[in-house]
Amino acid sequence: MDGFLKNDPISLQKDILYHVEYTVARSRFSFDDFEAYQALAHSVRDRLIERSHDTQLYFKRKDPKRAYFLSLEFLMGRSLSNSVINLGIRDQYADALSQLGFEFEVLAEQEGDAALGNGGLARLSACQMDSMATLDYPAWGYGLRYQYGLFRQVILDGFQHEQPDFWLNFGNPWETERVHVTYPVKFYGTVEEEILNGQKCNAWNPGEVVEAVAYDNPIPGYGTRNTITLRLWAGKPSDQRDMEAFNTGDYINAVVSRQKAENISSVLYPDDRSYQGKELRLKQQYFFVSASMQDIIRRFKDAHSNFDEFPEKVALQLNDTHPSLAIVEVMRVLVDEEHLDWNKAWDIVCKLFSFTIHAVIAEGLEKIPVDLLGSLLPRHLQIIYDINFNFVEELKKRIGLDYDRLSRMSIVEEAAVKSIRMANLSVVCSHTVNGVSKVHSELLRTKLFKDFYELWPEKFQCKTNGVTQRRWIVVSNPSLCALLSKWLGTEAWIRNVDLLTGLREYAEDADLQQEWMMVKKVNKMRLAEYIEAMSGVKVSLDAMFDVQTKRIHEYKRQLLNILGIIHRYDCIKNMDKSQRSKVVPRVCIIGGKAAPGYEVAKKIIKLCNAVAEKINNDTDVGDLLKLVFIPDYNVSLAEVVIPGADLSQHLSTAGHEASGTGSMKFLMNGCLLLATEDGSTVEIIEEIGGRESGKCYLRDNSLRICFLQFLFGAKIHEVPELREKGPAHKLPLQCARVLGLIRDGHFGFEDYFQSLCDSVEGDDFYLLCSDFGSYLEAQAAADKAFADPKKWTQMSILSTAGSGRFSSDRTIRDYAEKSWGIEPCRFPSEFDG
Ligand code: CBF
Repeated sequence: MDGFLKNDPISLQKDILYHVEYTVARSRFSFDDFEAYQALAHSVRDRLIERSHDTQLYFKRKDPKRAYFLSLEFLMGRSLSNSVINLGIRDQYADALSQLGFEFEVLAEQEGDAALGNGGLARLSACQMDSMATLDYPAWGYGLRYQYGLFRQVILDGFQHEQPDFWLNFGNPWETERVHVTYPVKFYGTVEEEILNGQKCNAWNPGEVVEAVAYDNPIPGYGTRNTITLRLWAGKPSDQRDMEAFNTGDYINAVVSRQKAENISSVLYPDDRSYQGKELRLKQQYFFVSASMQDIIRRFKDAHSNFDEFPEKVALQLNDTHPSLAIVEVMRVLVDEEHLDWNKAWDIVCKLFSFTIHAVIAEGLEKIPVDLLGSLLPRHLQIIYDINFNFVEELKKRIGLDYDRLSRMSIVEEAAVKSIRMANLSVVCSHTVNGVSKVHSELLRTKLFKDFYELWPEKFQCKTNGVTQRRWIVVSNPSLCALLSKWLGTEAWIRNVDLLTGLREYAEDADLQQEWMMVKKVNKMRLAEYIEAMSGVKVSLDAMFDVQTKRIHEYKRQLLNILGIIHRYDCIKNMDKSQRSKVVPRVCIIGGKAAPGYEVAKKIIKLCNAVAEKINNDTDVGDLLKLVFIPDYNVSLAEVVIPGADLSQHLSTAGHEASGTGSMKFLMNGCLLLATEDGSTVEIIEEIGGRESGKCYLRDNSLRICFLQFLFGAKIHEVPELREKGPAHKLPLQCARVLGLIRDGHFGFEDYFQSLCDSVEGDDFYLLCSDFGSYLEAQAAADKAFADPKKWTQMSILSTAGSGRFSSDRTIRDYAEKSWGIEPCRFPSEFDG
């Protein structure tokens, strides 16, 4: 049965007006855009709820093995457009609204972003949820419902300032609070041995109990009725514990401590690389893990009574080490609460977990000081020690008394601050350990987890990341979407993205090229309008739109980009009129947030803005060069920026980016990449630069211009030697000149920028100096290619045509088949004819 709600424009209009009147509580004869958006969102939500009920009932009836995706971060962005597109009723809504005097696009702009995550890892989770739903997998997402998402970045006088993002201010029409789905989560206290039925067991008497309340967010699949759930937990005071305080008359303290409970889920940590040793962070991790495990076990127990069947019905995915306490929590529940024998519980636990790590270097791995863990979760620390003891004993049998290796592999680090190595815990207890690109997976095997790989080679897998074409083409680039469907003769590519390769045969077709250029122009106009409205800078649509948008990090080398822009500016300034007439005009766009405590990254933002100020006001340069910093880069801005880009830059020092997913979004939108051979770029080259799409030719060792990308810089294996040699010998003249301009105050703030210049001329850890020459050559090659619009357009078409491999549909199928052991479970519906 297809549900009660009808989707013809008249029914939709009635629903919207109903929600205006009764949900938003405004008169149906008088409401503004925001109120119309709220009513619209509620009417879409009704349809999502209906489908989500159908899906859950169907799953319950079929009782398939389910996958649970545990992640502390989900960067969902906006929901409206994505939902109506996946439900297949966008046009019907647009019609209904226009008859009410509203425009769908205008209302869509009213929605704020759900920014419950930092960057790549968090947006990946969102893309993967979309793929799990679309591919009909019986899956759930679990995370935290932060009240404050990622901070808002405000640029004042060129400097980054952070403002809280209280995204729930105007309510969140997409979620449903499940007042009946709540679980107590325990903290602190003591552990006592008890005898129960003649057996010794451990009882944890907590010092604090916080209630976790579920908020469900529906995730609709495309071309299916399946709608899965992202369940986010919020902290609420627990009545159990507070009764005593109220009874003893300590009313004020009781209320204050109730408030503390809500703090657990109040704020997202805004650093995308390190979270060491913070009590609140640990509390957040355990809070979300404990609530999720209680929920998952409750669902299992509804239909099963024997825990031997648990691994046949449950697959648990750890998105990085952040949810790794789930391992210990399941052990605790099985042993202490379900009273399973330790070995039996351990056997079950080892069949449950698949672990994906996103870090590249050992210093980035999460460690929790034993003191902190022992005080917050005393029973968990005991369990970790027991797991480690058994593991090390087994290890000794396998490798003998190699103490160096034993201590490297131990879950407990015996250093100045004794700590638990969460990555080691996850590797020991998971059946699968995944890297996020080929290069990264190799790095895991040969460096980060070498010792473990030698012990358990079969555990290690590569699951190259992907992004969803639904969000990154269909939602964000409707003109390209229409063009693709027209030339491929079908919309089927939206679910089966491999069909995009069909474009290859038309890449030289003059008509397609013409239409392709028009689509790019439309998107460039949209971006140009945004830039002008935001910064007052007018940009020429004939210029190459060159974009680098991502978190600001030294290893991502936005500084290299800025040095390159200064070099370009300096060259233009020194040209005569006839030379200037040959310059390919550029609009350089940089955007991204720096972690609030990351001073160097903040300096890079200031330098970018200082250089922009100078260049954009230089009438000598005019339209030949513009530089724009986009403040507060987020998912909805990415939806405007990415389709409008001609070229995108991915400049990480080789060996530092685990994968990178921005490049995949640009690729889908027909952008050419200027990149180092790092992370997933290597696979992009394999797919686009080589094989049938075109020839890959190498000009020399430092500059590698593949057919569709402009590659440069040291390769991964060259990096250690270059670092060893040191910077002194390799400071190219051009680089020295650019640094000199900054040091001499051409862009103001010379004292403030000295340390940035020192870092390049000093130890140059990120190899800006040594890569500078080849970077400029790659830039020159991009200019040359852009000067030939036909060639460029052909390259652009081939980029989109080859982007199918980088869809999260492929990644999720890989996970389902090779790690989770789950199968699609599709609700039979109107989509099946
Ligand atoms: O795997 C998703 C992304 O994760 C990171 O953002 C992360 O570890 N937080 C990596 O830095 C990216 O390379 C990766 O694409």
